[in-house]
Amino acid sequence: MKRALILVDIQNDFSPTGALPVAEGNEIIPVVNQLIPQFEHVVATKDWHPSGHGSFASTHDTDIGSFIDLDGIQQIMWPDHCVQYSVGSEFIEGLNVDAITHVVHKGTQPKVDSYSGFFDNQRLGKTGLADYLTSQGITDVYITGLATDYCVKFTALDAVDLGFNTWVVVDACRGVNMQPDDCDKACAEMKAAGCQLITSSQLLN
Ligand code: VGL
Ligand code: ZN
Repeated sequence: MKRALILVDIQNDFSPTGALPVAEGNEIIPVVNQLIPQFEHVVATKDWHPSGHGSFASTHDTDIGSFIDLDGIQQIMWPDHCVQYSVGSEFIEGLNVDAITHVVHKGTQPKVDSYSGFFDNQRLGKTGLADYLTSQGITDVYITGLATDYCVKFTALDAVDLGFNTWVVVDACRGVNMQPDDCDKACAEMKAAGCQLITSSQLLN
């Protein structure tokens, strides 16, 4: 058994003042920083879109929150966010970035979104996260980050699907809640898929 802590998209644009704000998104920082010393492997994902990405409402001159068909799959329209090398794409201030042992970028293809840290939404391209974890002999993943109802959820579902023992540290995650119960639904889905939902206190001695 070898464990890794996964930090999903802890980036400025998902902080409460960011382009795609997650309420209380910054409140996970002290929780994640407390968890980090418990782990030898700390892997971060970054949402890393080219400008004019297909998930941006501005690209299609349409409304945020509306849906379009993007290369054959339904895609919700987001504000421009996490554009490569922008301030919004940087890790949220205060996160212990020195402890991060590996970073994976996702959402780099203009015509497909990538909520999961493992695959794009079409499941055509791999980010390299699974290969990295496997190469390190990691069997168990502990997932934290933003947002519970999008990237955390899809990362956790893929992790289970790929055969990793998967824990979601719920107090180290926050969600968008486009609909008020999206985070509750996401937690139920992750649990039903075989993820174990825990709180950070269960990992701290
Ligand atoms: C995310 C929406 C769009 C996330 C990324 O990190 O959860 N959500 N892009
Ligand atoms: Zn995105």
